[in-house]
Amino acid sequence: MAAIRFLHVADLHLDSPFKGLSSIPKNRWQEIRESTFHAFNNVIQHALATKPDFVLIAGDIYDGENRSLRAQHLFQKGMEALGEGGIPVFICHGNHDHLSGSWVRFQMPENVEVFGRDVETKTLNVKGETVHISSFSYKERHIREAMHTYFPKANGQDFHIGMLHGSLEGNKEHDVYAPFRQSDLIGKGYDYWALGHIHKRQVLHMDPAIVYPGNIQSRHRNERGLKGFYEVTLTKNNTDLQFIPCSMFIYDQLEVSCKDIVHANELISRVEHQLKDYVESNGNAIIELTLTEITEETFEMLDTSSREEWLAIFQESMDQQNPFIILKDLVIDLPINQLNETLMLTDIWEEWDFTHWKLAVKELYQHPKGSRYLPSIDEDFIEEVKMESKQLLNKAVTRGV
Ligand SMILES: [Mn+2]
Repeated sequence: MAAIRFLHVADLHLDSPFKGLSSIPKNRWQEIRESTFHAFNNVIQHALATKPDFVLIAGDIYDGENRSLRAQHLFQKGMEALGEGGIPVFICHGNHDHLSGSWVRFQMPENVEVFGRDVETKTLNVKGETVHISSFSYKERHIREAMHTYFPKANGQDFHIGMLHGSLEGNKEHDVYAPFRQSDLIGKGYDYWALGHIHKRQVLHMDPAIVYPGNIQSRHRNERGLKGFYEVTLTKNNTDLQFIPCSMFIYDQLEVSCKDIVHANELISRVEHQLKDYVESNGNAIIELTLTEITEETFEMLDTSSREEWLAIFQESMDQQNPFIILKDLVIDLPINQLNETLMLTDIWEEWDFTHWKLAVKELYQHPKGSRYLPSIDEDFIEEVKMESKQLLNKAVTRGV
């Protein structure tokens, strides 16, 4: 039996607005703003170069339900390029680009099959093998129904692939859409489950493989590390997954030890060296910098200027670099002897879920006038609050406030 080879891509979020990045230097902003398109183009180029049998895109192609005109146009161009390369594409839409949004309609080229609002199965022939792909598109933003129940069972021969934009039942970190349990999917007897929705790459199960490839471009600090898609080679008794990174830049954290640092110039050159090493092995990055192993003396030195001033100095040395590094935040650990006190405080919220956070900011959010100006309480918001609280705590503890 021949092997089939395909790309499993999800969560392109084309034209994502990168809201949290307003402080990015102007000369880089355009590149950042374009990064989802850049990453998408990398997917297309990889497909054209490696000629897979087909490509699966498991939802959230567009970031907004009112798909931007430009995103649609560029996506269309990408699909046409794959068409010219003779590569079929199978698409479903997710909660972000559900079918009830309003958008200008583009006619997809013939190589592209888009799943409709009900679960359906499309069949194609690959090197003499029959491949059945089952999926559906979100008819509206919130699909709470267990859609897997509508997926047909495998027929025991042929290849069967399920493409599902949704999340594990009981997932606490994300809105749960089209919920499933692993056993539900395994029970269908499919060869591969191409999932979308969760932006963190993860292989939930092998044999059969149940896979989230993650999104193709990180968009904020909660989407750290390499982003990309999977190239999958499937036979009836083996699944080979190869991760292909494709993002324009990554988010990451970098720790620089202040051990033995006495003067500012030593610190600046140590940070500079580490940033350069980082960028050489990882490419473009937005970095959250943490200074660790700080003595009382170093802390005092750091405290004479604001975090912003230090960041600006560290950033200066990287300004003309390509690949680039953008320093987004600076966290200064407490002097070693005081670390324990805040650890106890910050430990508490590591246990918190969304409900705890909502309760903690309840009064603010119930304010009749003020509430409309507040951001929604999501992972981004929580990370922001944690970071700022940590810095305030550090200051308070050091100064004995
Ligand atoms: Mn998504």
